[in-house]
Amino acid sequence: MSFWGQVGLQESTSVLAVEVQSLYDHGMVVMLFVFSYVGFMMFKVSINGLFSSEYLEKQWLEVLWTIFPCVLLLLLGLPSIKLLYLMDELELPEATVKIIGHQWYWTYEYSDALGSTYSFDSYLKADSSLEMGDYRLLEVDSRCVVATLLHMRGLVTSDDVIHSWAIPSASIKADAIPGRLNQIGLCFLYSGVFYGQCSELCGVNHSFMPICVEAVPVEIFTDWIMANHEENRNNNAGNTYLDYLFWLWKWGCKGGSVLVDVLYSLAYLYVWWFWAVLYYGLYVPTEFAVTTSWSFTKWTAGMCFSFIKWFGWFVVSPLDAGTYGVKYAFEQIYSGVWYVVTKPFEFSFWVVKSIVKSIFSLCKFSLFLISSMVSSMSSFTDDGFKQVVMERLNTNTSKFLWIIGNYYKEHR
Ligand SMILES: [Cu+2]
Repeated sequence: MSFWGQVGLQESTSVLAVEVQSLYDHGMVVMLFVFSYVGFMMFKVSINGLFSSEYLEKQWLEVLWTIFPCVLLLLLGLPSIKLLYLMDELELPEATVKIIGHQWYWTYEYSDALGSTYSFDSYLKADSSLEMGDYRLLEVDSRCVVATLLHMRGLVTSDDVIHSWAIPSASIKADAIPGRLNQIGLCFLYSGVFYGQCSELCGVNHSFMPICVEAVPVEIFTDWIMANHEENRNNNAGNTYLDYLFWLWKWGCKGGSVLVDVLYSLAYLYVWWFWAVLYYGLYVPTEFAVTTSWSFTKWTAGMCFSFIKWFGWFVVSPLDAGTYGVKYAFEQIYSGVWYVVTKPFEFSFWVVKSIVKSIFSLCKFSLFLISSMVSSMSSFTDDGFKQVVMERLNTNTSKFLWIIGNYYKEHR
C-alpha cells in the first residue's frame, strides 16, 4: 500500500543518498523553471500576431538563448559529475563485505586479516515463517550486517548470471557480474533495517531474492563479527601449512609496515622542515615585518608625532596653528593638482596601473566565486550536517580500530 510520503524518493539512509536526493531536487527546480518559461514563451508566441517583427533578426537575443542554456546545462552537469566520482571512489575502507549473487539468493562473506572467512546465505523468508511486522517478499532469514556511520565497502559479484544488488533508500545499486568485482560504499546514517531487491532480471525467481541490510552500532557489529570469526576459527583449526603461510605473511607485513613508517617519517620531516621552519617560520614573517609593518609603523608614528606637535602649538596659540593647518591642507591639495598638471604621463600611468590592478583583482575574485560555486554545488548539504557526520565517523572509526586492534593482539 502506498502513502503520500512515498510520492518522491525514499527517505535517505546513507551519506551519499542525502547528496543524491539533493541533486534530484536541484534538477527538478531547474527543469520547473525551464518548462514554465518555455511554456510561457510558446503561449505568448502563439497568440502574438507580430511575431516576425519582434523575434526575427535579433542578434543579441540569439546570443542570449545560446549562452543561457549552456549555463543551465553546466548547472545540471557539474554537480552530477562530481557526485558520480564521489560515489565511485572509495579510499581506505575500514571493513569489507563481499556480496555474491546466486540463482536465487545472496551470499555475504566477511573475512579478517588472520585468514578466517565467515560467510552465510541469505534466502527469502517464506510466508509461513513471517513474524509480526515483517515485510512479505522482502524479509530474509539472515540479514547482511553492517556498522552505522563507519566507512565500509561492499564488493559485489556473482556466481552464475548477472544480478544487481540494490538498496534504493541508500542510493546503492551495483551489478553483480560473474568474474568481476564492483565496489560500493556502505555508510548508513543511522541504525535500522533497509530493504532492496535484485535489480537485474536473472531467471524465474528473480523477484524472490530480496536484499535486507541491518545497520547496527559499531560495537554490536564488532561483537557479532568477532564471535563469528572465533567460531569459524575453531571449526577450521589444525591446518599447519596454512598456519605457516599466515605466519610468514604476518611478519612480512610487519617488516614492510615498519619500513614504510620510517621512510614516511623521514619524508615528512624533510618536507616539514622546509615548509614549516624555513619558509613559514623564517622567510614569510621576516619579509612581512620588513616590507609591510615597518613602513606602515614608520608612517603612522610620523603622522602621530606631527599631529601631537601641532596640537601643542594649537593649545598655546590657536590662531597661528589654525591658519597653518588650513594652509597645510591647501598645500596638500595644491601639490596633488600640480602633480597631475605637470606630470600628466606619470599620473595617467598611475591611473592605468590602478585600473589594471583592480580588473586583475576582480578577475581573481570572480574566479574564486566560480570555483567555490562549483565545489559547493556538489554538496547541497549544509556544513553543520557534514560536521556531525564527520565527527561520528571519526569516533566510530577509532572505536572500530581500537576493538579490532585488541582482537588481533589477542590472536597473534
Ligand atoms: Cu537476480
